[in-house]
Amino acid sequence: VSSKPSHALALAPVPTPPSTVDGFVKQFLENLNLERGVTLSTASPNDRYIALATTVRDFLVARWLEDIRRQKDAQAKGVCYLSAEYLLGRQLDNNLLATRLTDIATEALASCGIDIDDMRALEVEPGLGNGGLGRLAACFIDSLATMSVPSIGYGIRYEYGIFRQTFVGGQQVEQPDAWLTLGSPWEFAHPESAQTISFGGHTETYDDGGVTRSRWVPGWNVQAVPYNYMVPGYHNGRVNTLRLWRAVATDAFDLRIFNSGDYEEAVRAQTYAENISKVLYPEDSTPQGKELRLQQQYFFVAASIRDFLDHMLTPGFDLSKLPDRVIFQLNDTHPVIAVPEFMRVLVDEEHMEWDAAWEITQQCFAYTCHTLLPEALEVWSVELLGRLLPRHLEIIYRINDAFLEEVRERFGDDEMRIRNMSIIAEFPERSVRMAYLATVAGAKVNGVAELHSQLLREKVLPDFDEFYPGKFTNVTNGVTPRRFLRLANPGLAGLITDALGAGWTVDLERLRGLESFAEDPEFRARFAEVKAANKRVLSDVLRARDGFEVSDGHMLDVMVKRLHEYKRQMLKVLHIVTSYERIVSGRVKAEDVQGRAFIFGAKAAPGYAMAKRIIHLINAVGEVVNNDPRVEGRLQVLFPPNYNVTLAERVIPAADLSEQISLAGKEASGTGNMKFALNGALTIGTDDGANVEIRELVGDDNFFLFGMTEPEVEELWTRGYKPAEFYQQDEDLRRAIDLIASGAFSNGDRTVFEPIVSNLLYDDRFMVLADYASYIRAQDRVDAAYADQDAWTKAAILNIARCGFFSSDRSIRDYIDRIWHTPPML
Ligand code: B1H
Repeated sequence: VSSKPSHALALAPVPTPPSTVDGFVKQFLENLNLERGVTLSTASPNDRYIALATTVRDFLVARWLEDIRRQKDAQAKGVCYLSAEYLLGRQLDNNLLATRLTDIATEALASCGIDIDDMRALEVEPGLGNGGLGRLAACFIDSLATMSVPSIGYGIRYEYGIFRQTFVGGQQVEQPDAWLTLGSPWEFAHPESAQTISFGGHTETYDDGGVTRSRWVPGWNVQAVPYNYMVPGYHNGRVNTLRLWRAVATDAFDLRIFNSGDYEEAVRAQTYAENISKVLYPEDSTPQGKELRLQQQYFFVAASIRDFLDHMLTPGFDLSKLPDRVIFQLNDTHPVIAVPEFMRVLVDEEHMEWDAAWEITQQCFAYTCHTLLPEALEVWSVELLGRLLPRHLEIIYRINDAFLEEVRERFGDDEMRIRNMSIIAEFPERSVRMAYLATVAGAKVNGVAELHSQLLREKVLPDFDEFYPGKFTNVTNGVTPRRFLRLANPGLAGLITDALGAGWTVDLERLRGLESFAEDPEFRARFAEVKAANKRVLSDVLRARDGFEVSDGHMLDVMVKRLHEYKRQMLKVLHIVTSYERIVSGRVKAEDVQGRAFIFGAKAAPGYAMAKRIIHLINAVGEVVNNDPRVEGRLQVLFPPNYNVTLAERVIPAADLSEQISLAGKEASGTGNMKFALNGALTIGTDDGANVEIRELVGDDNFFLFGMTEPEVEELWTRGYKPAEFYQQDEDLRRAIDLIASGAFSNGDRTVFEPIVSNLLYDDRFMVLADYASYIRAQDRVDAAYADQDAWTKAAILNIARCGFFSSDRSIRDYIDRIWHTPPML
């Protein structure tokens, strides 16, 4: 079949609208007419926003089409990033920045009587992720585009992203995030390119010219419809693709039922199929073993693999050459079902020999682990997997048999070791350990910070580390300097550019040049002014959004992240209650207390009762502390609901103090910690995750370290941890806990927070009480340091200067060098 276009126009390059104010105005007005069917005077705010977004999009399309063609023609090795989450944040500003259109668009809209800030405010962020893992994926696709790496991101187009959090009586109430209701101008839907994805049924053997083969006879299927998003590189004219899949019922699916005359059942069946991409699971760091979740996972990876094979390869491509063309990066275990799916395609559909297919598979996948919590390692029951994906279960068994055979060859019949390494666990029920499957299949396995990668090898997968020398590696996480410095902190970005030139945006190590400016009083004064201005901006945002009043001159002490016991928001609460109790017990005079605004942002998984109770407690403590006249306004607790990327972009640039206080050995990396340091906040933190690397880089003098180290944590566990002993021995701690237990924050009702109190005293899995004293001492050091504003400013500048390492561009470079080996496009 000839693929020659029949029309000359198809060959002509897509025009890029002229990058002038007039050109922009013209295109904008045309989009109002042609896309929205309105005129400037009849347009609603949403019409204007959509027309504006479409205009920016128009500038990207030509480059995008060009890059798609180039990537295909180059036949170069590319990255398929497989992730169940992309926490993108708002798109408009990022895309304006990438295309250098910010000033032009601002002026163009002004000439139409529109304030572009009003347009920015209208965008609903796509919250297609939970927290750090999803935001990391978003930073990575930004860096991949900026560094011209041939790549594509694959994921799920959830109709409802992470829930919208509200507080009722201080307690979290979840609301659906209907982010698509007003339309999504950044996506291109392609229903005509839908793929069929199958589930259920059974397997059967058949005779294939004398060879007995197995094949899958599925029971039902759904359509996977691709939605394409453009991912522009920064100032490099490149545009990559993010392809998110939406589940749609197949005709065949409901026709059968329609024909049986049961209309209602047919509609029900349709709903069932479309449920697959309906909602993001709101669990962070602890997976839910739900059937629908496995459906989501298989749905998106099966569609993505098919898509890659169909579109990225030329017809007749020699599949044994696949490792030269692609690496599938598995973002945690969520996409790991891709491994048996890839095998199924090669063996069952392409009729490749098992061994040859396995050889290829082992070179085409790499696995990133994001956790250390044993309960977070994803496991699927054999019963469920066999019911939903019977052929995949067979394949997993065969992979496991061959693998365990190899283990036996190496280590003999060490049954203990075999049981420990088996991809199939037998207890408490027979199940598939997805992390093990990924480790066996992956060419490389990486952790997300030095300490995490080390613990991963030593504690979580030691047998595998021994068995596969060289397979384990580290890639420390990073964050995109475009969104989290350039866009979120224009004042600081301007200051840096004045000092160092503009190159830092794509070469963040250049921030080192700021070290000498830390000594310059004039520069420090300008930096302090930027920080103060950012605080005013945040203050305005919180007033408008939540009716909060942030006091002038207060230190902004910020803890924003998902609510999880291991992250220890409770430790922060105990510090606040202690500061409060010292004042009301008369032990400290309010006037002697450094004013602080404690800012929290945290969503709890809806089913995580303890986390929700802690949210309630934070709000309850805030209610009392903020309204007690004895405090004289020195302490303020502010907990804006619905912390998301958009709010992060306001909070982080304003922060003075960054709280990174997880129990050592529990936070794989953290990425908020990097964003704060790069925006000139000082960190109070434990020796955990990427904090370790931040402290090594910024130096002990510019970081408030406290708490046990990971080996000390281990040691205390082994010795036998009794939290009540810490309670008995520390007067401040006793007073703080007693105050909570007394009902002081619950109108005298002692039952409300009793579960928190007894958990702390008699369980305290994350050793809050053991680290309390050390934390309070560190906070006293913080107060002392903050009293010398000039020294504090100097330390803040040094934090920025020394954290260039934490650019996601550097992470991507490490992935390329250590794992992917993909040359950049020219
Ligand atoms: C991280 C998750 C996670 N680790 C399961 N694990 C999920 C696990 O929906 N689920 O079932 C969702 C998310 N997320 C985070 O990844 C780590 O806790 C952070 O320390 C790390 O910085 C981040 C990015 O690597």
